[in-house]
Amino acid sequence: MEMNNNEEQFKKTVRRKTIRSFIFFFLFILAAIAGWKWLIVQPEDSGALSPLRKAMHANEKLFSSVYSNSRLAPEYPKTAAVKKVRVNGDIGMDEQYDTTGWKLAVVRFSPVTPVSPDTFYVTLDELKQLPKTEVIFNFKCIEGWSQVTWWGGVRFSDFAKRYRIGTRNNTIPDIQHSEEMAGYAGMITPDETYYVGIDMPSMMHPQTILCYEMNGQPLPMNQGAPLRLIIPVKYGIKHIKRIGTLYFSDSPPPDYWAEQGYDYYAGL
Ligand SMILES: Nc1nc2c(c(=O)[nH]1)N[C@H]1C(S)=C(S)[C@@H](COP(=O)(O)O)O[C@H]1N2
Ligand SMILES: [Mo]
Repeated sequence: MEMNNNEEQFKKTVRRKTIRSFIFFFLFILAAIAGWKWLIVQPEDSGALSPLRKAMHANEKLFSSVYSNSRLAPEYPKTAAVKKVRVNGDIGMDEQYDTTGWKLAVVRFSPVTPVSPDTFYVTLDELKQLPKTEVIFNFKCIEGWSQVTWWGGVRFSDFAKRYRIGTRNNTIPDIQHSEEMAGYAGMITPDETYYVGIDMPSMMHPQTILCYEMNGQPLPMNQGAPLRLIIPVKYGIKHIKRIGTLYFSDSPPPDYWAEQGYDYYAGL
């Protein structure tokens, strides 16, 4: 009969399609398992599996090519800043630290080794004589939280121009003349347990500040007193608290979280 024939035909088609779907699904699972097995036996490259590291490098290239110092992180009104600022990360943050004798050690860039690098010291009072810049932005930690926070300090670019640092021949740094500039800045806590390396274009970004105030008050101890970095174009890991030494280099300086496998660039 007509009806029965059609029904048979329909059932056959459904059966065929179901079998085909199962085969595809099975092959997909096999491919996923094989891919995973391949990935986990790959060698490590500075803390991350090599293919993943390669992907991070590709991202880094892409982002540094579209990156520009004219691209600003969104700013907020002071009223939007939280009063209770989260404290995250206490490496190099000894609670007994005596800030009274603190000075920032600045090592001039000496691209030609073994020229002994020249170090000078800057006090907080000297830093405060430079124009104060405030930034209210959405602070983002790689762990997945963010907060609108309000910070005050000296633009790193103002500081670098005043002391003629970060350049080959102690010239006034100008990011337009990249051949004169060091590739990176490195910063270390006084006890040398936390350290970051940051590309100079990001350091010279107009929202990057050497920060000594939070919510209009002196920077609290656990937030990095007496001086920390605020760099809104990067994730929280790069905002080093309690800077002891600042130096420059053409190769990427050691970086605490990059050594644990996080993206060196950590750009937003
Ligand atoms: N010295 C030091 N700086 C540090 C850290 C740290 O452990 N030690 N943690 C980083 C991380 S992961 C984040 S998210 C921010 C947190 O800054 P906050 O404590 O002011 O919120 O500081 C960064 N700077
Ligand atoms: Mo973080």
